[in-house]
Amino acid sequence: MGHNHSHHHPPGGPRRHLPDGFSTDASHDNYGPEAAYAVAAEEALPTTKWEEEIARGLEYGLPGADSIVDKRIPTFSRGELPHFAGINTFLKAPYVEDVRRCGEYDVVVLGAPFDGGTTYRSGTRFGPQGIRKISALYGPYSFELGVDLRESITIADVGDVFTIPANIEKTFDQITKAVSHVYASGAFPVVLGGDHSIGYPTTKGVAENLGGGKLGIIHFDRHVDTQETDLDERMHTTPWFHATDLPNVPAENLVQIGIGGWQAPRPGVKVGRERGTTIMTVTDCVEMGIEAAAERALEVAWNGTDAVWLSFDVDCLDAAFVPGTGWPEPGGFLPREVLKFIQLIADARPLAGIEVVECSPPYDNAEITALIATRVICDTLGCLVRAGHLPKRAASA
Ligand SMILES: [Mn+2]
Repeated sequence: MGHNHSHHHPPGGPRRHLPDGFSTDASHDNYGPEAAYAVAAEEALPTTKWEEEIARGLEYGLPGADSIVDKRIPTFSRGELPHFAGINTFLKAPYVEDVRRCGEYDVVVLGAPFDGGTTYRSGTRFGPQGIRKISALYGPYSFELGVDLRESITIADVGDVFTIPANIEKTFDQITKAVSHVYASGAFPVVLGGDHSIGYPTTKGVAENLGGGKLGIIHFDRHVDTQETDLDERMHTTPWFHATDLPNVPAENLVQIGIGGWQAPRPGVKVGRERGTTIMTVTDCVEMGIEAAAERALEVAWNGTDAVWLSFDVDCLDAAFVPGTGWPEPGGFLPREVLKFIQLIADARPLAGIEVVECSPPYDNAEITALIATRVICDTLGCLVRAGHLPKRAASA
């Protein structure tokens, strides 16, 4: 597929206005523009899949006890409700044990529970569990995005990659094989990290399926992660050195957003300078504006490439918002800044997949780090759906 800058949507996303002929039952026009869009968009969303979920619940979970007034409530919790009940897959998506069935779903969630690449705090081996647990709080509908994931796409949670705790290299091979399998199936991979060392095997798993086409990377982080080794191994400070050593993952298409503070090691900065990665600090992004920053990030990542991977390290947010991470650093993004950034990226062009890394539940007060990790994934999926990039089958039809 030949990609061209001129095809992507202008900043602000493609759906800030309602389609022609779109009307709403709203009885006044005192809404702000975003709220007006949101309220009208909800009216147009179907409830087909929700009705199917209720019917399935009553069948599999038995109709509720006689005293239950709402006859849509089953005896056994099945599906979304109540949010505190049920089995913790991501967004309560069905657990699909047979990974050969990945291709039957639009989106496949897989965990990469590994913290053998951490150089300070560990605990990201519990990241997938933590993200899945708090994701139960979320429904499939976003008000501002005007999207209901349940009505638009199918999501499977295939569980976790069998990582090898004491062996980074074997773990990399396992993750590459897993991501390659999911990507090749046609499903959109969502990888729950894991520390950031997994960025190398995940992008390798995608890159080997592009038929020689090039892969760009949009990387949110406070840290450059571009040095060759750390503590004598390929730790979580090194993924982009090795990814950009792959023949079809050019360093010129690696854009690194939010870099700064006292933890970006000088060897990695040197590598980035020599290889020509693009770095944007938090101040750069805030002062040029998030829309301009997103536009530049898209231009860099998509320049001559065939696919783009989104790698999101939760520590790109200010340490106040992400206590549960390996290397917290003050001065990072505010949640609303980074969510806006993500929305603009996912609205503009399709993505090859996303990973959210460095969520460490043992340090995560009140699950707020896992909460932002969940939110980044949901906003990415919501914007991909809103813009018509997901499901892929519809987008390519
Ligand atoms: Mn980081």
